[in-house]
Amino acid sequence: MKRTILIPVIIILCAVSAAQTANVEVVPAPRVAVTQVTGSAANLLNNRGRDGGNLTIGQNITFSLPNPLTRILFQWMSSANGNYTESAYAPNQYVIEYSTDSTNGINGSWQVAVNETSNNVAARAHVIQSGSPIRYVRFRITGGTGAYVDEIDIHDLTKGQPGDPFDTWGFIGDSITAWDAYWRDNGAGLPFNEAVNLSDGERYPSMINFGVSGNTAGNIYNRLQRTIDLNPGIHFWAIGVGTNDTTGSDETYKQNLTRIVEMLISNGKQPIIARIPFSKVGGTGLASNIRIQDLNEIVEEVRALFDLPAGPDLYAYFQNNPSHLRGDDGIHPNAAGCEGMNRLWADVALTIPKRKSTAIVGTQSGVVKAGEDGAVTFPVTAAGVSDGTWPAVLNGAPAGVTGSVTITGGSGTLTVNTTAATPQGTHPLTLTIGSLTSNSFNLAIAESFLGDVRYYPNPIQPSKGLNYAKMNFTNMPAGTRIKIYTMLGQVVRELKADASGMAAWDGKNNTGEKAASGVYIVYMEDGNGNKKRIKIAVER
Ligand SMILES: [Ca+2]
Repeated sequence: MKRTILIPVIIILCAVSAAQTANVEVVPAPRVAVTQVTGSAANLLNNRGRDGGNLTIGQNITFSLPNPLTRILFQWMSSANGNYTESAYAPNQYVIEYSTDSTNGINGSWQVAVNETSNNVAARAHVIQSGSPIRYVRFRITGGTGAYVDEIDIHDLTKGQPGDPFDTWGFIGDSITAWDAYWRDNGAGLPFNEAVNLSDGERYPSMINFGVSGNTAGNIYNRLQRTIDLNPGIHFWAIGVGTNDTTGSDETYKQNLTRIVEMLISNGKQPIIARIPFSKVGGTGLASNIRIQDLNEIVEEVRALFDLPAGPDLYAYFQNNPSHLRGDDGIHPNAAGCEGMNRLWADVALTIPKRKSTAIVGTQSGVVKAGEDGAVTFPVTAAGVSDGTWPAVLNGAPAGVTGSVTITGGSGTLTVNTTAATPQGTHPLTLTIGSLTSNSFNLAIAESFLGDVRYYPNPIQPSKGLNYAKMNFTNMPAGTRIKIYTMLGQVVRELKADASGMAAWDGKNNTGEKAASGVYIVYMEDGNGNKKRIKIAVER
């Protein structure tokens, strides 16, 4: 007898965990190779800490930017303090100023970007934004007792828009962070930012050390909002905490680590948590390795809860490289360990994809005629650009042509402003917004019907004789109306072209008085509404 055997089919659903966290991306904010042009201060630009000296109060330390930039991150650090919350060596009162027109770092006009009168921390990251590109920036201690500065970092924030996930990194943690790992000490190996740059030349992140010896997660939480507020340009927050939480409860650690992450996210920041480093300490007391293992389970829980990118596994690193811990306590890293920690964070940073976006400019919607001021608008699609109005860099534009872009929800309008001096014809341009460069598009300046108008002599100079006593306007359409204004907009004279397209101005106003020496604006409009604006002058 035949039997039908029903074989149950078991479908095994393989849960594929995403290796990469969704939506975390980075906009490069590379360190700028500035030149120090005034002030005597050692080693401010060598990307190493604990190697500077006291700055003289009142002295300008001025830096020249190789390419003028409209938005920069200006960081200083005073790593002799060790803890972020100390300021015995740090500048307490200082200003940061910039110039968009200086030609040598001394002359020109200067704007105050930062005027700090009560600093009490060991490092700061300031965002400086200017309508015109910044050519020079200077730092000056204005008072207080501490003025030990060992590094100045200037980063380019023009490759994205304000609020974008810039490649700026703050390291929060305990003494493992504060004393050793992230002050870029000479002798402590390659720092995080340089390690990233070596692997990706487009990136050279900022790094700032917020570590405080003895910190628990609760200590960090308690002063976190203040630290965020003092350093608004820092986007990535590298969290390394737990060694001092080993004597507290798991619940307290989890609660505080969660609150840290929530606070960072609510401020628009990206937290990333490292696994707590392996220690050589036995037992169950402070810094015990068994307790660290417990707390690292909580690190993973919190990471999963917020879908955070994986941080560096400092536990595995020191477990595999115990000789990279200092011999005296078996907790803190030695120089090799510091370099390892920086390298592991660099590896994490390098897994974060750079923002990829496009900017597409459509066909223009307006026409400007030659010889006129005017604006032409173009539709723009710019996915990834934050809402707002941004300066537009118009590559290939004739002199005097400026632009701005207004974006809402990834699309908007490019406005190109032309002047009467913009040459007639088709000008191929590309648009750059932050790090995005668009397709090529054409700015067309149409021929004006008044484009052939001639006027002479200019200026009128009655003292030179009759041939110079009146201004002749020719080659206009018959009936073209001419209005001559002062620079203040007062009408001086109104004329009309005759049937031959000619008119003449005798240098007098409508009541027959002689117009004074100076510059005048002439508006012309023909019968079809074509307009032209020119400047003329009278010299008596
Ligand atoms: Ca230095």
